[in-house]
Amino acid sequence: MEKKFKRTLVTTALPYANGPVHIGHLAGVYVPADIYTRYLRLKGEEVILIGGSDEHGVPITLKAKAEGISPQDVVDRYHAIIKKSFEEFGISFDIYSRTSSEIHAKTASEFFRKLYDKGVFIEKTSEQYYDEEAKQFLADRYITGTCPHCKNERAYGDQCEACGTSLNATDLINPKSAISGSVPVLRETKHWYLPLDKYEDFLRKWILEDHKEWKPNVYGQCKSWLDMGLQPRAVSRDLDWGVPVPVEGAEGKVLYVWFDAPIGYISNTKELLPDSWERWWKDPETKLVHFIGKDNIVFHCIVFPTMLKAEGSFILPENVPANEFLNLEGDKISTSRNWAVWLHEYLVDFPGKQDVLRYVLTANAPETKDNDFTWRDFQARNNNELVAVLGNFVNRAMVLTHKYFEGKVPACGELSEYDRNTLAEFAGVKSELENYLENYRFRDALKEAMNLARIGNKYLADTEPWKLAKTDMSRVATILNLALQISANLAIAFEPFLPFSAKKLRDMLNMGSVEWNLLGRIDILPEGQLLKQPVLLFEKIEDAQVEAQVQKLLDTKKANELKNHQASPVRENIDFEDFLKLDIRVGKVLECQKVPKADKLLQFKIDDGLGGRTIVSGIAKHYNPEDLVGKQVCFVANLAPRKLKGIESQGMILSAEDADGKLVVIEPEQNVKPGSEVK
Ligand code: B3M
Ligand code: ZN
Repeated sequence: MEKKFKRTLVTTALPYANGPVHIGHLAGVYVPADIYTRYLRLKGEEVILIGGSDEHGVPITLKAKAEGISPQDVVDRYHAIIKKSFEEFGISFDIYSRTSSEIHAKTASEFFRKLYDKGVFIEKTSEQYYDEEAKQFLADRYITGTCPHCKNERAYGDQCEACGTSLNATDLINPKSAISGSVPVLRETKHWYLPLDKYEDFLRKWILEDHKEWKPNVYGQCKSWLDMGLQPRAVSRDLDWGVPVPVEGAEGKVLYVWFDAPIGYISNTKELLPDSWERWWKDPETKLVHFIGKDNIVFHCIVFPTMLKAEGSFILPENVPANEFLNLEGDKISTSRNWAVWLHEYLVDFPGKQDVLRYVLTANAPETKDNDFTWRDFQARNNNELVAVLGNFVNRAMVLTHKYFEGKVPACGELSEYDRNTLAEFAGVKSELENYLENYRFRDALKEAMNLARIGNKYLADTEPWKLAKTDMSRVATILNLALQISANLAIAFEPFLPFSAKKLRDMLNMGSVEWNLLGRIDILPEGQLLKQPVLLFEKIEDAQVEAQVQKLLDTKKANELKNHQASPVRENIDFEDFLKLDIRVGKVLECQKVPKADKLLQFKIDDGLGGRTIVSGIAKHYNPEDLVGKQVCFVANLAPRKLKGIESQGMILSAEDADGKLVVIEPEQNVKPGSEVK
């Protein structure tokens, strides 16, 4: 039996305030949550959307250190950027707050204290790395060393990113503190642990039996965690940034970021509704839904529910529709590699096109598997779907109504059989949409909404009212009436997905406010209602615009390759005798010119101190011939002559290859006599 709820509390993962947000965030969490919330609001249901920034945790302190500023400075900067991006993309939060707020510190602290007083935690002393120079315990991320598995010298205390193995800091060979560079020592420290193992039976029943309807990716991940067996998890850290552990003798310790962050959902609700927040968190008639990415599943399905259960007075999430990841042009999105489409940059490059991105990210949402965002697909979906179908249909209906009926909704006469068939096609749209939306299948829902636009577009193309205008105005009136009613349906159906365009459409149609329940009706617009002048809902995106974006990514890739370039491995040893066989000399370039019909080759005349010689060298892409004349270069003098493009080359000019493949000729540090040997 499906449970009935009175209201819905929607939360979105709190992004770390240590960088701006990108399309992966939007696609995985914020757009789906916003669609869901807007839909419920449109239905007139009681719903709130809660969000905020996650402002604690080690990465933020590392970033602050690297920049020589305080962690608060870091989160102030990014919280503002993130909040603005979400606003601009129409994510309709009822509140977007932050975990460095006072109300959060109080809420999280009280939550911990309640569990502490109930005796929920285990206290354990263990040995952890301590930096004697910096005088602090080192979180796993603060320790680097050699991976015991793959010997990567830059592994972290929690993971080796080269081979992917998760590590304990004590596994590292030659551990080093990332703060001072000194060798850390082991020291005893006390922490509080949430005994997840004791809640295993509860979790098994609650998830594996009572929530079989969760998405297969979510359910599957929970099942494999439970099958592996749960361990107690430390919920405190030795760190000076976070919510202090509210226990005597816990100086210098804070709540683990993953303990306080989900409590942020509660704090932010409190901040929004100081008097009625408990209705949203403690009444079993509230449906709690967490929108998150797949890397957060364990925390939202296992750890946080255990915390809520242990506290005792809170409801548990009804669903956690986590998404998989969105890749970008075939590669994993990565902040550190700058491989992302940043929302604040998108808005500069594509001003006013928020809905286009919302559309593409939903049409391509990583709901069941990882998905790829490409700029070509972005362009194609905009041009072939938004412009050619949705925009085109609405625009035609509007323009024709202005042309033939002075912009007033014409009267609907008798329906033809074709009209009735068309209407029959969209009769099911409302219930289909509801079914998809309520089951978190937003791609399918969007497809369904788009299908309505296709039906309308086809209707106008088939009935050709512009041809009937001379002979049968009452038929034209009926056709346009229906086309406008379909447009009004589109304004409702697209409101959750494309709020900016839906609003424009509503305004054009003079609809005022809309409600979901009108969907499917063909009497939404009263006869005679005056329409506004049509505006274009979407415009074509040109090749040059997407090419510029692709180029930007190629530049990023190149910059990354340069950064990561490692010298090639040294070749096999040779004997000294072999070395002596090489005759390398310095010569002066007397002449230099391009070799005709060979784009890589330059022909040199070299003063070798022995009457001169010709050398052909493959560096034409890297130098203008004129710039080399007069320079001293090094060349191999005893290389057997060989013919290149019909020219006999008597030797080889030496150059060094830079990380990006650029060739640079080797010059002696001071001028020497041509013919001097290099040894
Ligand atoms: N800040 C992790 C993340 O962005 C985290 C989510 C917290 S939700 C309570 O992946
Ligand atoms: Zn490794």
